[in-house]
Amino acid sequence: MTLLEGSVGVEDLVLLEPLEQESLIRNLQLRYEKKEIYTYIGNVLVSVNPYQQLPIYDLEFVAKYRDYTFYELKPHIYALANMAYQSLRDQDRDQCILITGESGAGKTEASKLVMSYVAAVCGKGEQVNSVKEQLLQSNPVLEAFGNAKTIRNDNSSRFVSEHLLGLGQEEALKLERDTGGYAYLNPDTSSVDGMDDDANFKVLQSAMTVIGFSEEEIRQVLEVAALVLKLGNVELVNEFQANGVPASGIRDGRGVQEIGELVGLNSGELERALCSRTMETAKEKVVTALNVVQAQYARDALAKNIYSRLFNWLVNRINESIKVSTGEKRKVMGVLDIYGFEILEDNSFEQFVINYCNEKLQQVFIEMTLKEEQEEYKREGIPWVKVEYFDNGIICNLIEHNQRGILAMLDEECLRPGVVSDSTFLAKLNQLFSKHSHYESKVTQNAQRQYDHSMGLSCFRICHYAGKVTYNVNSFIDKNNDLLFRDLSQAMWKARHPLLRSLFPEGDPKQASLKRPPTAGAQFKSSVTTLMKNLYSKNPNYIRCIKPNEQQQRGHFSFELVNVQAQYLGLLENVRVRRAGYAYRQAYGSFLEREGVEKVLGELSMSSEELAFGKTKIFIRSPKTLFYLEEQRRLRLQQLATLIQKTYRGWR
Ligand code: AD9
Ligand code: MG
Repeated sequence: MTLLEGSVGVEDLVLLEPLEQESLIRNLQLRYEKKEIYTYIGNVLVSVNPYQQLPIYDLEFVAKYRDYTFYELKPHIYALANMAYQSLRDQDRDQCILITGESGAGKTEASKLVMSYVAAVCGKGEQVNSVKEQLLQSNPVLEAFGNAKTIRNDNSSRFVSEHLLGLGQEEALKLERDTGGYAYLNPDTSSVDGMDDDANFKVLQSAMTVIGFSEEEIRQVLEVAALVLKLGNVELVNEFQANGVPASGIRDGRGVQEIGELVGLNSGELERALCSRTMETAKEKVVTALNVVQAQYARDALAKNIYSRLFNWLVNRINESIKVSTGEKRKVMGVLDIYGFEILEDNSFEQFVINYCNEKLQQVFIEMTLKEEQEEYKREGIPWVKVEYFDNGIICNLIEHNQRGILAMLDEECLRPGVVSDSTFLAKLNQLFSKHSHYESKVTQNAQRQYDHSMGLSCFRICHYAGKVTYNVNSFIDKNNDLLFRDLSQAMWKARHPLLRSLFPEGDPKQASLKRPPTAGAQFKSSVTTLMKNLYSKNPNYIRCIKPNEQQQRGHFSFELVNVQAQYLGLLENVRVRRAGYAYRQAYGSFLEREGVEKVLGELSMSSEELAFGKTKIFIRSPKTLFYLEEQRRLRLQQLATLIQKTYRGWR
């Protein structure tokens, strides 16, 4: 690895001198301006979105990186992909590649690059080829259903978690050509410059065919997607019952009629399910009418539910077909493209769960990085000195503790009989966590006579590892409840449409139990837990993506914006952790055997603390030493060159 390239900065931030937040960002900037978008922190890859096609991804590059080890060439995503792939192949270790960063930072592009690299270097043969093809084709399918144009990214993945897959204001399904007429599609974002919807639709169909979807399946998938759009156009109006109690109804029967025909539903039954709710107790059934606002809520909840279930079904279907063609026993390389830490102006339940997930990922990151170091030292027979770092377990606990965490409190409040509201929930938190070092609110602040006007009365604040975030509790209870009334799941189950029906198994009256479905928070927590288990069972590889500017523009690097992200990603801390041990390690074999190395270094009279001789590698503690050694090496080579020159002249 070249160390001092002057104008392009250091290739590995571990070697940065002095190490500060500012010099770290400046180094990234320097490199970015030279179109060097990749930088290492040890074996972690930092990638800054170039917003332009760089000529560094063709087959020539693939060929180069597959033949070299990690540090021998310039930092590149292929070097990381290659390291993961070789470790999978040669050491039989399942791998996961964790890609984090905020919206538009380049996570999905990075995951595609990793997949195409692996597809290019992995073995040949009919079976392998068909799996490769299926893998690569899964992207357009997932993107067609899971992506949307948002203000932050023209092609934003919205499927990190089910919760983000709402059909909210800024999202659009790229399904129908004429998008203007659909309430769920935002006219501002439903088309993307330079995007050909017809061509994309063909790509989607052919991709689905390659993966192994039958024609019938493809039709059904599209029908269910169309159902979601049509649901959005069902207009609900005020009605009153005979006793004057508000109720609701459907304005124009044609919409539900169409839906009925599309998926084989009785339109009267759909209307009933949308506009009323059946409460069952052990003894009786009570039907209550929903007012217009409640009915609209039910309609939107149904649409979101159908869409996210359809998406999950697609993911499972794709995984199944790949599994079938590879056979059960296989090595796994998972690529996780996940939403980064979010601090918006107004933070709600969605940000709360996203940030919780990131808090957990940080925990994995710290534990695994340290664990890996520890193991490497053990393997190499080097004494291990404990590394001090901030353990964010206390914040994870604050959120997820089974009995006393914020999520548990929220569930308790949602299930408690009597009048509950977002403010009773907040009051409970304030009472419970008033002394918690990572929790703040207006009430706790007032008690401590701190008057912070930036925090509203309906807010609480968590001091996350990445910074403080103020959450507004408004609608936490509703969002956590996210109930799909049984009337709706039962109506869906009655559809004469095999796919739609299969998405709502709980609608089967035989299955129906009085038990309440798990809350959104509980579901999220359980998927985070599953994800963590999965990660801990694999060897992790990290890609940290950074967005250089908000305008999606090439060549423009905003110090402020990157600074904030570097903090969220904990880059500086990452470098420190890495440096606390031995910053640099290199296998002996590449130029000298162990004895030779010891001898040379002995002559240079260096402090013994600076070096450790492992079984296969030499470890160097500080970058300064490394610079010094590199300089010495350069001088020696120069002397040698002069000597050779002199000798050569002498011959002449
Ligand atoms: V989101 O959280 O799904 O909204 P991502 O996935 O982080 O977001 P994405 O990968 O979609 O961002 O990148 C956004 C855009 O940046 C892409 O559409 C490309 O135009 C651009 N991009 C990102 N990475 C690269 C790259 N390595 N080379 C060229 C890139 N362009
Ligand atoms: Mg994405």
